[in-house]
Amino acid sequence: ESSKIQRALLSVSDKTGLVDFAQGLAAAGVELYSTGGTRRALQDAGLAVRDVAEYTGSPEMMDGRVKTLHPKVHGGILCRHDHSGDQKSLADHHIARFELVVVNLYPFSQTVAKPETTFAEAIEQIDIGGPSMVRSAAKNHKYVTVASSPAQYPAILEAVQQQGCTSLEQRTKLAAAAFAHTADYDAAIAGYFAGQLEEMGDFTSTVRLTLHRELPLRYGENPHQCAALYKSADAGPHSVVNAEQLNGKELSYNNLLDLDAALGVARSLPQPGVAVLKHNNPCGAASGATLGSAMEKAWAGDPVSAFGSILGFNVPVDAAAAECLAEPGKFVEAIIAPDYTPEALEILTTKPKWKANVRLMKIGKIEPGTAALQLRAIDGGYLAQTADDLPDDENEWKVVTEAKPTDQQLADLRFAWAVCRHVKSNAIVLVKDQMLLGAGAGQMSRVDSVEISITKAGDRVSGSVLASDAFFPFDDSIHRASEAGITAIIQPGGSRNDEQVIAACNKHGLPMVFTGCRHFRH
Ligand code: 93A
Repeated sequence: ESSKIQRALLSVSDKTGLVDFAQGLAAAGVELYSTGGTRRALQDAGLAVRDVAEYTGSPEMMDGRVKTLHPKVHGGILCRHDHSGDQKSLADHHIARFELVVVNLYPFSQTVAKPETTFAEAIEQIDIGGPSMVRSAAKNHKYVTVASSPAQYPAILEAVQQQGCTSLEQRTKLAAAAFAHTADYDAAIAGYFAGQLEEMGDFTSTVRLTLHRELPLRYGENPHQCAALYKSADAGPHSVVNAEQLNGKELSYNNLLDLDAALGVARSLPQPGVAVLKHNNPCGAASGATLGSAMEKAWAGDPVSAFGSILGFNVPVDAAAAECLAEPGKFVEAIIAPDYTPEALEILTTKPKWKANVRLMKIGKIEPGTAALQLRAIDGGYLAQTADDLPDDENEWKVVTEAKPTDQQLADLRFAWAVCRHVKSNAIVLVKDQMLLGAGAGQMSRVDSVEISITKAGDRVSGSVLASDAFFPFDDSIHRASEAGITAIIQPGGSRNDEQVIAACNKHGLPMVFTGCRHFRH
């Protein structure tokens, strides 16, 4: 016993599909009411529309800030159709009843995404009347149908044409979508404000998170753990959560974690570059004159670990890179890249063992990460921090030793430093010719990480350069590095023992750069 839809209130910024929908409604005998711009769009299409301002007797004012915020609008949406008191109020106050509300909001996110938008312009794009109507209609979904997106028009029109009304189930679903939409909208505004405050040095005190379950996952890190992927309301179009899967099995929790890490490393590498990840750490990473050569070098960094790895590319995967991967004895779990050439896609999806297995993720293009906050759970709560996305500022770098790095060493130090922040602490990486030769990751002592990186590099170690994610507390690592044939070092500096560490470098004739910036990753 749903009420027949006799009167609709339309007020939309995104006019997509509006005219077709309104024409269908009018043909079904629905009376249309609209605000300024929406009304003009409908009248231009030859439809009869009543102006909301004329109906309320209150003109649009204050540059449109107040146009629908009126009891004759909200009373007409919020009234209970089977409530005698509410029906009396309608009659007493000459209020028209709206059974359908069609509203979409000022494009706040699109406006603030433009770098030229000022704070004052952003403020004017905060829709007040629109969300109020959406929320009134959604609250009263027992009687009222709310369309908050053009995608919902066809199903609503079909119901109106066939039954004259929607079903309660349909209205309830539309109400849920409407509340999700206004929640996202407010989250985007809160996020924008938080971003403004971040420039003033305070971010975590104001941030609000809106997460939607994007994908239930089969299990978590281990099969006995429950898990799901949640997407934040402001996820960028080129983020991991919005990547398009072109091939392969269902993504797992660990796949997503590694894809995110792989993309993080790839973003940091000179183009064309590729990162090879295992258990969230890079075991290979390289840039080259061609993507094919970068792929060869990245895989060769640690071929044993690379088996079953996750790859991140910072340019579209081409045939040469795909052919390198298709060689016998190689296998990867998943790849994330801006795109794939048709040849690369052909190679990667027809290899017998790989077919239907290798997860190929496409993100469109490489852009900075979009995670506003990184969250980690601790017992009884969560820790939040902004991402470690500080750009490397070489103006802050200082050569602190008598010996200066050569241009070639400097290029490798830059590469090593870029990779190092993506390796679990204590992190040591060895690089030669824009290629990761060995990483010491996640060790409890820095000198152990040095030892592991040297072991990993093997007989290639001589002539490599070393990066450390945090300062050396003692000079032992320096002596070990020199003994192994390492030729230059980059690290933040800042230890009480810096002088001793610098003296050790001078003794061995090693150039060392202090960056002044630490990159722990715990
Ligand atoms: O500035 S508002 O917050 N004040 C209002 O009273 C109001 N009523 C509707 N914005 C308001 N709207 C919004 O105007 C709607 O959400 C919609 O996005 C837009 C439609 O305006 P027009 O019909 O003039 O194009």
